[in-house]
Amino acid sequence: MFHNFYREIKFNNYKMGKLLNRTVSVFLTGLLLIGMVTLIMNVKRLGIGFAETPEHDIVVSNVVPSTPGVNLSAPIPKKTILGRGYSTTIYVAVENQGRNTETDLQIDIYWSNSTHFNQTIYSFVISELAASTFIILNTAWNTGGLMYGNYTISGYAVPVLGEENITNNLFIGSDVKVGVPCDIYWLDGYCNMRDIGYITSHFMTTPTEPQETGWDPNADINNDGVVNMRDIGIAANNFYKSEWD
Ligand SMILES: [Ca+2]
Ligand SMILES: [Ca+2]
Repeated sequence: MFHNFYREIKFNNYKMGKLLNRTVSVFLTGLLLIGMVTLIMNVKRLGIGFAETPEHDIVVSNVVPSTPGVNLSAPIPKKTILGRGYSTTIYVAVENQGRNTETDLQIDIYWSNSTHFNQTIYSFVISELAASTFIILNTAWNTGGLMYGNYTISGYAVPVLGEENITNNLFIGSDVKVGVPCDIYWLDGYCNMRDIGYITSHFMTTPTEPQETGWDPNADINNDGVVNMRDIGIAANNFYKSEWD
């Protein structure tokens, strides 16, 4: 009798516990849901995260000086040193993050240095760019006639009619140094054996051979997409020349 009674209490307690647990968990889930709904409403009201796509928004998302033949679906290897008188291929990525197809977009590529600001290298006109798409354009920049020194390359999309966010229309790319063609390894302003040795160690490499990561755009002095005898020849012709000659 006592034994059964004890068992019954235990059973009831067990049932009560389960019920209580369920009630507590339903209550907590409810609180959580209410909390989430409130959070979403607040986020929506503030326009954070769930912000609606703007009607018009052009974005310049990258500007990279490199060489011809690079893989555009992977990070583009940067050319950081340019031999004066030779070129670099500048890639610029432009995105349409708005809801509308844009037409006749103007994209300007500039160089700047300590004395000159936003000198136009090239102006592209994109005839049409659909909503939520991007395009990668390229142009060559010849450094003939420039002073030795550091330059910054940037890309600017001229705002389209009705575009509100124009802070993302300008992309300031990394710096490049214009130097003696050959001075790419030991950046001391001179062309010496260390530089020529470095170029030689990249002999017959291209952006895709032997592997993308082994490509150094700086070693491709004449910017034709291969490091070969022509580059070594240019370096040899500049042997012992310096920026102060
Ligand atoms: Ca924009
Ligand atoms: Ca070359």
